[in-house]
Amino acid sequence: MPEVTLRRDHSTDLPLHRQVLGACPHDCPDTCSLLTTVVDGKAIKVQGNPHHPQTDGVLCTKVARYTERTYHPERLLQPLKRTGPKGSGQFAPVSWDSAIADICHRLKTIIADPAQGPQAVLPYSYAGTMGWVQSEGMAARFFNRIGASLLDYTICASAGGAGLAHTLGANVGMAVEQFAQAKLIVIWGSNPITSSVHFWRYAQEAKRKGARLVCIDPRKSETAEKCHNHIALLPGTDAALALALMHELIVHDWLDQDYLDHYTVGWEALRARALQWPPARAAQVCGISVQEIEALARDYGQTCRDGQPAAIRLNYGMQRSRGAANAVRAVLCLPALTGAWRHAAGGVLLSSSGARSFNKTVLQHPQLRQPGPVRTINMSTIGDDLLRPASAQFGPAISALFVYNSNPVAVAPDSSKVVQGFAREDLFTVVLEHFQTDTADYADYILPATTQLEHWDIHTTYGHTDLLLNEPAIAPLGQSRSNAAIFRALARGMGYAESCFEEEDLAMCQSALQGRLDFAALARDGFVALQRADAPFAQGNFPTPSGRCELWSERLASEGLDGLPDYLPNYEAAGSTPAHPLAMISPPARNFMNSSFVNVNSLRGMEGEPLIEIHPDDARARQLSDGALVRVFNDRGQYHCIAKVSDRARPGVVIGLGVWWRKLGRRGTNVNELTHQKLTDLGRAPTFYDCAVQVEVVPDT
Ligand SMILES: Nc1nc2c(c(=O)[nH]1)N[C@H]1C(S)=C(S)[C@@H](COP(=O)(O)OP(=O)(O)OC[C@H]3O[C@@H](n4cnc5c(=O)[nH]c(N)nc54)[C@H](O)[C@@H]3O)O[C@H]1N2
Ligand SMILES: Nc1nc2c(c(=O)[nH]1)N[C@H]1C(S)=C(S)[C@@H](COP(=O)(O)OP(=O)(O)OC[C@H]3O[C@@H](n4cnc5c(=O)[nH]c(N)nc54)[C@H](O)[C@@H]3O)O[C@H]1N2
Ligand code: SF4
Ligand SMILES: [Mo]
Repeated sequence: MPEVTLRRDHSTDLPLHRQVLGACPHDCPDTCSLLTTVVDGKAIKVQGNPHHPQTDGVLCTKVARYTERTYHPERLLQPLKRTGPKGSGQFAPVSWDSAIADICHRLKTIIADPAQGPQAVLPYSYAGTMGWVQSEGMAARFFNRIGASLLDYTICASAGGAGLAHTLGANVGMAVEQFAQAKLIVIWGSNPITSSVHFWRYAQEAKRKGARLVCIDPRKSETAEKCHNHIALLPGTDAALALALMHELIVHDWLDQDYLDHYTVGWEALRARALQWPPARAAQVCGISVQEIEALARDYGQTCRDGQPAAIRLNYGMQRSRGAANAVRAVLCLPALTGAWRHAAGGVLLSSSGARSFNKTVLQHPQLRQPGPVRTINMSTIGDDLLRPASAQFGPAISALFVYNSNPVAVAPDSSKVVQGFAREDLFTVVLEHFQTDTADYADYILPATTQLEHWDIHTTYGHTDLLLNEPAIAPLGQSRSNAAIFRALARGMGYAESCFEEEDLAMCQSALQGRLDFAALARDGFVALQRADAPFAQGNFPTPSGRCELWSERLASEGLDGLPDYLPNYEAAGSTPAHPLAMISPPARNFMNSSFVNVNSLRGMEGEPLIEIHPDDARARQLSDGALVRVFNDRGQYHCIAKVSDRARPGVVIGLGVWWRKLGRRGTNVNELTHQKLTDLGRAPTFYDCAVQVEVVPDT
């Protein structure tokens, strides 16, 4: 066993000169292995681990600047207590002891009050860090012990997850490295040059070997312009396109009937549905040409018919509209029609997180919860839910909120409601953070958290299947503590005596593995590659109830839902409301990670300032020139930013790259001032990209 086991959590006796292996904590499918150089106790450089095949020595621009973020002059280094009105951002430093004592006193009062009780307490967290220990590790124990409301983690991937569950059976798919061997790659609803650069490296390798690359995206993204073909469909119309592709595969007999017969369920029913979608119908819905559909069907159908691997990288772009899960289901059906799964380099990948046999729930101790009903609050409707009064149906109003690993005031939909909720004077809010974010401005207490360079963690991923260990490179800065350490202190303050509240971060990493992996090897290499089969679905074996690819889902049908995938129009389709004729999508900016890194000057400098991309035709119709200050608005709110007149946008669709901090934008709002809280067909997810707006020039004042 190497020396790691001898070190205590938060030790300050780390060697001063060394290189330390870690894991990127961000919500990115690549989950890179990090190599941090430490000199005199200070991290001077964060690089990609050259020995980790998935990382291959390369990081994205953001994380290559992780030291700039870690040593940022505005890093929170001591606990802060609110001194001004809610949201004013006025705080004064307090000691840890007094912060913990006061928070626990407030919590005990709420829990003991029959009108409030434990379920008036709500944790709110997401993927600021994906680590098992610092996300729902000690925090989950703490909230289970309280008996707090549960959070439904829907803000990103649950619609796609539902689509996967009802078609392939779980979050499974092709191995990402296999894309390098494909002959045709369809990148569908994803901009990997921005959001998954390591996948893009595999795609480029395939391209160099002669593969054809097609991108399906309303925006001419950085990725789209590097593909052979770009299909700029209207947002939320992917299911119509997929059904028309099936139509073409059927009429040209580019099917693998043997695969359909042996490894799928519901082919006859899906066939009948798809035959209702001739390309002309889909072309109209998608706002594209019949020829584009026919050409893609031919590329896909003939590649498979010729026995060559055709691979689809499906991602989250299509999952943020009303018909999200149906669209995902429709696309997931395609490789079963053509038998693309027979190849290791064929099939589809959305998320690989279900391929692993390790699960972070082992750290969460659900048995700490008293038996009985517990309510679940959907994180995507936090705006409405914070404003809901107590009722028999809802239960107690939310009166205490603990936010960690998330910045909901910036990232949750329908910000004006979210802000109104956070501004409630009777809401007691604690925010664990690195920085004074838009959300932290509304806290009663801000507790300074460590970054990935300062704490232990275990990471799995949804893009590949390796498991990584993050070893702290430096001691916690200032008085910051890891999330786990903060929840341990809170548990002590509450008087919780269970021994699980004593477990240190490193010990939690070890417990998580349950003795099933060699921890010493993991500590030495920084990662362990989990074994998986080549071409796992060449002969069915899907993790569905039937073991087959479920083109028709009995589970959905038994719930009274459509068992087949279908096209469901957007709530707010382009052109459907005359007052707000433009569809707005708000995908990630290249140099930010959701709302993280927006305050890192060098990265913000690269993004410039908040903007909306608009097609020259739509700009002309509004007498709007490049660089004009515009007001983007609908009935929910308005967002001021600069117009970038660009053919990255297609006519009828504007793009507000996200997610800026409200307070760093013009006039204090961001794109989520315009989005709404309506949910997807399945998966209870938000519909950020299903949003109608109008754009107008702001006259000079
Ligand atoms: N640099 C950077 N990387 C990130 C993030 C970030 O903020 N910045 N965020 C991370 C997170 S949390 C996530 S979930 C992933 C997301 O990563 P991906 O799911 O790969 O998606 P994006 O890169 O956001 O690209 C989505 C693309 O879908 C397009 N799109 C929008 N609506 C539709 C539609 O209806 N249909 C189709 N076909 N396309 C559509 C958008 O224009 C955009 O180009 O990225 C992660 N990586
Ligand atoms: N309009 C629009 N809105 C969107 C999206 C979109 O595409 N368009 N994307 C959505 C998606 S896909 C997602 S995943 C969500 C993401 O939303 P969030 O998960 O909220 O992600 P971030 O905005 O990165 O905020 C994470 C916060 O966690 C903090 N943090 C990081 N590590 C730690 C830690 O160890 N401890 C503590 N205490 N804090 C830490 C960071 O400082 C940061 O402020 O946003 C969603 N919102
Ligand atoms: S954000 Fe993604 S690409 Fe960048 S370092 Fe992290 S895992 Fe790698
Ligand atoms: Mo996400």
